[in-house]
Amino acid sequence: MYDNIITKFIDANILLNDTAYQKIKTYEDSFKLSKSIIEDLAPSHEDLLILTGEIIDQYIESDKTDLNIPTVENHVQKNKSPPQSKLVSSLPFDFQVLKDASRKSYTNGEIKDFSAYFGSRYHKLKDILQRKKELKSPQTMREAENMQDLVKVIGMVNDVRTTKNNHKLFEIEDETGIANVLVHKDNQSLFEKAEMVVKDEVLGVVGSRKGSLLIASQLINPGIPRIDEKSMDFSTVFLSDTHIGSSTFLEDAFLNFIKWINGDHGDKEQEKIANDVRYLIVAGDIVDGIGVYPNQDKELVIKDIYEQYEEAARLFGEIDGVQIIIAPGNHDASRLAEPQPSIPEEYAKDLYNLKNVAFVSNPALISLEDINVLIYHGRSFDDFAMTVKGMSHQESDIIMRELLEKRHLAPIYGERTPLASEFEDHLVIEDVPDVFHTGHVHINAYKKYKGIHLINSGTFQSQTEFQKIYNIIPTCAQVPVLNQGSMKLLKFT
Ligand code: D5M
Ligand code: FE
Ligand code: ZN
Repeated sequence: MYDNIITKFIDANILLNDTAYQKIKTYEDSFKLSKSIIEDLAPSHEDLLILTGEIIDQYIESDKTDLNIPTVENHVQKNKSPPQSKLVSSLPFDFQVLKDASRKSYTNGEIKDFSAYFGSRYHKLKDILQRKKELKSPQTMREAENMQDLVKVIGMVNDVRTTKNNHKLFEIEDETGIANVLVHKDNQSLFEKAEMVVKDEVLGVVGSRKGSLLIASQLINPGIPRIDEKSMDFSTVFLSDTHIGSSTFLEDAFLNFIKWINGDHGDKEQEKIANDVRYLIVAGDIVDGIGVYPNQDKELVIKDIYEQYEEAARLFGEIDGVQIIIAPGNHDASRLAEPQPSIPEEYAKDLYNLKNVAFVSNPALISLEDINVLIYHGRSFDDFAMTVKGMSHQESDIIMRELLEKRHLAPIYGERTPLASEFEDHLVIEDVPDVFHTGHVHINAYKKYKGIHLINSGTFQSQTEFQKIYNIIPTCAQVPVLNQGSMKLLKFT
């Protein structure tokens, strides 16, 4: 497997054959060994060196520099200093974008007829719901009007209310009509479920009719199946909300992070993790942007959006041998309405010029080797934290769990999360991911739910004046790393 060791040797003009690489990698302190080989050998040879397993054995035994090492000059055609970028870009990263809304979003975000947008949402989720045995052959709202028992319908929630006797009352709708659904407060387990119901989600209701009301006995989410965990022989780093350009961006901590990912920071265990890192995902708010909230400019050290991305390119450009994937957030220079297309090239030329950086939309579904990662910045968390009992910015994993069960990243329409009403709803979670990566709340969270890793990657920004008002206490410079399948949280403060 190619990784940081190889990149370090390439930088020093040294190629490793497979056995040499295996020997170095399995050596108990592979970083120290690599460092000393490079320091000893690179300066005394001008040509591209090729190290074999035998040479590594000799080096370890003798620790001498006078070894008989073949160079590219006498083996293959001479190429004194191959451009590094060529070698790096040929690293076999197995990274694919499975779903990206940037190219599919073909309206400017507004269509007059909302029915196309909500129709797309309804039908995608109805398809999932109908596969459940409790909801096989559901009735339409119109058919259900004339039924007494065993009513089963699938509807979109128009309205959520608590009655004066503290029962829950929903109005749900399909293309044929509406139904008023009552959840009795004494039905405790169902009532708890009813408290999670939000406007504009699509759900199934099973119950019986009493006058004009449908008395629910079951509320059914589209749901998410338990998945088998796949093995991972590499590491992925999750970042978000660096907010470069803000005076509260924690640059020193971020520089430590860069040193770590390049193999030059941290203890042995951390160096070992760094060595396995192949991918780095940024789930939005890479820069602080401009004019995002009132008086934001007072907290900016870089007041120009182009320069903020130049600074981001300078910092991320130092990261070696890792495929970087960047999605936008609400502070980035993309359209604000979700799905947000990827950060436009015109704003971030220097970042686009980095060979190891790819840009995706928010949300996006990507695969790393065969691990599928759903990336979503997390703007809809604000709506959940404000409206659903028991939900907060502090525990975004609970919100992530509900989003998966509802199979929608931002069901609530028309509140804090701007949604583009297009012909297709791209925020429906159609595929079950292995990893669900979010940001936005600036507070780390992690939970394994039904085999899926739910990760919120925190922030590199200290508390802002805006966050003081909302009493949001960020967890800063703590970076989650999925290290060969297990979660590690590395601190860089
Ligand atoms: O979000 C930074 C933090 O502020 C994060 O915890 C969410 C919270 N936030 C952002 N906007 C709102 C609104 N409108 N209401 C409540 N809480 C909010 P950032 O996107 O980095 O500014
Ligand atoms: Fe943010
Ligand atoms: Zn944000």
